[in-house]
Amino acid sequence: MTYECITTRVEAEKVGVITLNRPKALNALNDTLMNELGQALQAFDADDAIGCMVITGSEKAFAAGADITLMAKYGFADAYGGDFITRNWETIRTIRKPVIAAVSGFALGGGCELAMMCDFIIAADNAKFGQPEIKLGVIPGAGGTQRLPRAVGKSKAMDMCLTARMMNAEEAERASLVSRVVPLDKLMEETLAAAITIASMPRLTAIACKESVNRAFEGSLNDGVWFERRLFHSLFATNDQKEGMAAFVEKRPANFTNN
Ligand code: CO8
Repeated sequence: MTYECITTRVEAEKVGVITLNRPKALNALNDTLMNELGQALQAFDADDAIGCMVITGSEKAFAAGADITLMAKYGFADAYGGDFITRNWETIRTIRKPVIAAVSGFALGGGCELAMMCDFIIAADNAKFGQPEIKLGVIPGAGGTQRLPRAVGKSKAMDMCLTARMMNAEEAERASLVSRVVPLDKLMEETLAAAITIASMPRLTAIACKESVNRAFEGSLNDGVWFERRLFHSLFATNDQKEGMAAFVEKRPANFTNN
């Protein structure tokens, strides 16, 4: 499949890599890009060979936000009355396999929000995160005011959203916005190593793990603990649970079959 604003490739026969590719606009997120991203994610999600996905950008920008040239023309009726945001910004939330954001350069506004919609973020040491929408007279509109405080706490999220300042990679790791920081020239190597590891895990268990951690992020503790318990029990119905535990007892490597 040929795309206009992204490229896709498969690594190690089991990791789907999506590269945002609007270099002249620092990967600003327009409709075409978001539609293509959704299509590519869904295609990898439906492909049995793929066990994990990576979304990345360029060295200079993961994505510098939603396309301001497009939004500049909008009035309230266009923004609220149309399907702006909902039509293609939510697709990533429906993806069941793990998705890693490999971020170098700017991840601002919708770019930061897109990275936070991924299951975790690995940042290059030149990464810069921010929610500068206030400078444009709007607030974050794709989950920034909700996911950022859950990730970094209220005080830092307020600081970021109200001052529009950028957070560098070191601060982002300290604040737990990203899981790790690596040198820029090692970003893809390290991210792919993590993605290949995840893709080698029993598939149903990885999906259950993602669903359960997301429940912690999105719901109450009580609800999450019950949800986790039920998923834990249900995994005893899979062949990979039998194989994983038998392999441990028999002191041999497990041979997972993803069922
Ligand atoms: N939209 C459109 N074009 C952009 C964007 C953007 N968000 N960001 C950069 N560009 C373009 C610039 O206009 C410029 O184009 P040209 O060469 O034609 O003039 C090109 O990319 C290079 O940018 P700069 O020359 O500005 O590069 P610098 O290195 O000087 O600066 C910055 C880099 C700091 C990243 C700067 O470009 C910048 O501040 N960009 C805007 C960042 C921003 O405000 N992002 C938030 C946007 S609002 C948003 O994301 C709301 C999300 C809500 C969900 C939306 C659902 C649809």
